[in-house]
Amino acid sequence: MKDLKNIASAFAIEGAVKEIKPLGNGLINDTFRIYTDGPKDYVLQRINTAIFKDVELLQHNIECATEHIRRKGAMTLRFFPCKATGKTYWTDGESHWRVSEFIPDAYTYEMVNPEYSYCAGKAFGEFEAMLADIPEKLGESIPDFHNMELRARQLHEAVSADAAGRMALPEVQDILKDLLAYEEEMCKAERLFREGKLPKRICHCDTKVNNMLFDKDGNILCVIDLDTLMPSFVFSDFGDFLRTAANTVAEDSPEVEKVDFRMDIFQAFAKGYLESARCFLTPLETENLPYGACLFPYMQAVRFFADYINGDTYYKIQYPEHNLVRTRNQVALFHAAYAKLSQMQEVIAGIQ
Ligand code: GN1
Ligand code: MG
Repeated sequence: MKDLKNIASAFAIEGAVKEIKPLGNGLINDTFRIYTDGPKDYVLQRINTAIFKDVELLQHNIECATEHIRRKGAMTLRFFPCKATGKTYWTDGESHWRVSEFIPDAYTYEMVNPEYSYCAGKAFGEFEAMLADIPEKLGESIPDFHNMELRARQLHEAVSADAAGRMALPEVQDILKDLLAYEEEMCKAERLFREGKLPKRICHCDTKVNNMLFDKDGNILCVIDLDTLMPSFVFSDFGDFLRTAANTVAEDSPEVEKVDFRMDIFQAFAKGYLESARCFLTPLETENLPYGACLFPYMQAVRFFADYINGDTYYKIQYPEHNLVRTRNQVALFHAAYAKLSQMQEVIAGIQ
């Protein structure tokens, strides 16, 4: 591992660095906490540039959004400039690094109860509402990140290339068949967008439950992991939270038979979200929120599955079958949610 203390010293931070330790469970970047002898600690991250290819655009998005949110008086992440360049990232010639403030007395969860989900719903609605009038133009830090048509195409390409020789497995064939049966239906948002019926708004696009900080009473302090903040459909934020929070088990649990989609979490989250987002949502967006709740387990299944077929080149894995286990889990969650589609529609209609 690189000399992390040396890297931290490239940034304009207060206090002497005492120690640097790994932080969190992200699947993409490497994250560390910088302990200092000063009043503040910091978060150091190595940006995964195989995935975020345009760091300048990435940090531009994040700086504009955090400044905009701060101007509105809400809490958000703060990034520190590199001493030499004044930019909020630094490269040692090999990796790109950035430093943000560590927010103390904050808690992250992998699972939440309905009460916390209600708060999260309100917070994400407010987050989108706050960014609705951002004056700067934000780009796509990962082009077409939540474009289901592209994700489906990537799966087809992975299947044709069969780079890791995994298509010979009967189970892989079965999963593929199952996923393909829903492909057209799940690409609905892209079609509605082309027909001019569905808008794109600035969304967070990675609203999984461990990407938000709660205080000790369950209120949301702030939303973190802003890398994928970009124009998208509101289903991105609605669906990805439920994908992680409404699942009865973790997204990589091998106990597929225990996977279910929790309607109590759906109801609480939808209530909170509609309270703060109703003012800007169109009727078509609202009506399709249950579709969004199905789309995200589906899209995540397609993404984990394509990565498994490609030989695990995207997501960090802890053991060889990790992406296949994740896929089985997300396929089960998709089916559980899909079976509750009409129930979800009733809940949404009841909230209005
Ligand atoms: C990644 O970085 P992390 O772990 O918060 C991924 C999300 C996936 C998620 C699955 C940039 O999020 O899109 O939903 O893993 N982020 C990127 O757990 O691909
Ligand atoms: Mg994260």
